[in-house]
Amino acid sequence: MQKPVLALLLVLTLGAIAIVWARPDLVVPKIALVKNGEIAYDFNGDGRIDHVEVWQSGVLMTLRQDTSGDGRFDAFAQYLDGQPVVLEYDLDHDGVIDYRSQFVDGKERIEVLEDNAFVPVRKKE
Ligand SMILES: [Ca+2]
Ligand SMILES: [Ca+2]
Repeated sequence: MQKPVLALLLVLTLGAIAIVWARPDLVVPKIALVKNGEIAYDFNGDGRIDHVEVWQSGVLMTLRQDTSGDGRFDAFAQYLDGQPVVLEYDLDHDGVIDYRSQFVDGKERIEVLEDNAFVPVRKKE
């Protein structure tokens, strides 16, 4: 007497498994969370922001970090198509950028600040 009910349940269960197996996107909607705008982090937990990402429609545009933990940003990156194109650092943490790395045609060009001017650094090849 209960056999038709069990059979129906079995069919429904197998049907549900088939749907989940064939089209998981129908059962679990994709999370439409696209990063946008500025996202700030306090990674070292000292109450001061030390990592800021700027996103546009899910694409990382720029990044800045306080690597020394003095509350001042000392590392900056600009991205194009998800790849870093310009990296700038304030290595001595005086608030002035003194190291710049640019990627031009896949080649890295490094400049350092000397006497208030950026001077190219030639890499030994
Ligand atoms: Ca911090
Ligand atoms: Ca500096």
